[in-house]
Amino acid sequence: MLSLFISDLHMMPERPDIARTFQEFMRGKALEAESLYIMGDFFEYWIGDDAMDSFHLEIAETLQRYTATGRQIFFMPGNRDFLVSKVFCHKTGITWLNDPTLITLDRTPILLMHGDSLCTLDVHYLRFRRIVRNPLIQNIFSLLPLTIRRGIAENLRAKSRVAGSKKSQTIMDITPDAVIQSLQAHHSLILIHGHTHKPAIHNFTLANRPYQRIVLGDWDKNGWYLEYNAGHFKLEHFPIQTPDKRSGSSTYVYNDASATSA
Ligand code: LP5
Ligand code: MN
Repeated sequence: MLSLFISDLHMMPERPDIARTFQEFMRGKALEAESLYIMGDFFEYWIGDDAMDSFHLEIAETLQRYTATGRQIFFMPGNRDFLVSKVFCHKTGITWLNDPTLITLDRTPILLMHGDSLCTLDVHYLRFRRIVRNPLIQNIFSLLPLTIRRGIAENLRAKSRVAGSKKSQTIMDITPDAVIQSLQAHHSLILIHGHTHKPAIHNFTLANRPYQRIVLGDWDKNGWYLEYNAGHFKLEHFPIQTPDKRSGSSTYVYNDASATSA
């Protein structure tokens, strides 16, 4: 039984190359799996289902087409797309996952998180997170006109970029204490998360027990997925397909070394 995990695609109309690569992924690699876990920040941001345009509808259709084959998609929200609705999930046939969620694959418990809540040194972010995850604030936000909501989201993105440029890498990373606490609270030896954009498989030992923290990669120059098969994990990446700008044609080529040095 093959399971795949992806996160941090940050899909937006301004990056059609990522959306296109995702579509190809869903028509190719993803069909080898029985389940696909989307672990947050699938969209650049989500301000309500009524903001969906043809770009989002095409992605929704891709999700729906996949789940219609009998395969499963699990969707955990990230700090960008926590407002994705239950209606969206229902229409696309995807299953919402709370953050954190403990799953079991081949009788092995595996803890899934987006990863933002593990950045416990980032106190400004955690304060911000408490505000925007408050259901009352979210209700008020949902009543605002679309243009205002979009303005707020763009403003928050700009503030986040400025704040991020002033924070150290340590502050924006997970803390080992938070990781250990979460793993122990859920009696799991394995944690899979995204958010930090630092793809890696970290092995460590604690009280003579072997732990694994697997960090998914963001989709930018490369796309990333984690494959689980019969007790083994493989973290893979591949180039994001970009339009061949040199020829001005709309033909897509793989942006690999040979393509760029030609
Ligand atoms: O996403 P990334 O990696 O760039 O940065 C995150 C943290 N930033 C965020 C903010 C998002 O990027 C903004 C987009 C969200 C749109 C969602 C819809 C709008 C919902 C509205 C309400 C219901 O998540 C960043 C972390 C970083 O990860 C690393 O972990 O550091 O955190 C910040 O930048 C937060 C700042 O430190 C503080 C921001 C202050 C904003 C003040 C406004 C508060 C009131 C908002 C009420 C609507
Ligand atoms: Mn994130």
